[in-house]
Amino acid sequence: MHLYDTQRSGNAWKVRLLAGFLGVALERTTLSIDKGDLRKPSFLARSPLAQVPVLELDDGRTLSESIAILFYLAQGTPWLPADRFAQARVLTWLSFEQALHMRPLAQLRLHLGLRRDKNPDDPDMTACLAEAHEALRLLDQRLARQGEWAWIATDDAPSIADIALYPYTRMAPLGGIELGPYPQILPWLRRIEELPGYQPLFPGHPELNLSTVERP
Ligand SMILES: N[C@@H](CCC(=O)N[C@@H](CS)C(=O)NCC(=O)O)C(=O)O
Repeated sequence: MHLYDTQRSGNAWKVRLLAGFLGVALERTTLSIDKGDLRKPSFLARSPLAQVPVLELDDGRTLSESIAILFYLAQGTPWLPADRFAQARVLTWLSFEQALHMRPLAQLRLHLGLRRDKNPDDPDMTACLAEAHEALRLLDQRLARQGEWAWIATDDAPSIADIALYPYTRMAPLGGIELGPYPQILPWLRRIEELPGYQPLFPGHPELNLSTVERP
């Protein structure tokens, strides 16, 4: 299988995390948004929305949308519980991630941390900040139900909901958000990072998870 991504894409990071935990080898083509790679016809044929991640199967079929790719790869593994109710719970949190969590955190990181093309006082950014804090508050509250060993959607093992919510929570400080006031979140991030097969954003360099520069 082949993953199309960009170096710093949090959405593609989700896919690399799951592949690492599953021990599944993915070939990787890393594109550059700045160089216009996502607008080239060869990529648009794979992803009409001009977005990564895209997973290409060995038979040439493609899947876009990070949570659809997680769902596909996790079938039949402990990362997606077999129980019907537990599975629906996982979907609840995947939906939360897409609807309420990823966008404000990604926008803050993009404009205040990576491109630095907006001011924190910009009305866009203050709105994202409020939405991001609300999403983190809900996440923290959810984790608090089980204390020290809590996972997001399931009771006794992590699921793809934890993976989906990890990258943009982990990178929140790049958008000016301190995670300290959310007591459940930092230990939960650490629990994910301690799982065998964990992949940092830049392979082999966990210290660069909060880096703002692309590596050559
Ligand atoms: N809902 C999509 C969002 C994908 C997305 O926003 N991808 C970003 C990178 S993280 C992208 O490709 N952006 C293209 C651009 O900014 O031109 C998912 O979860 O996969």
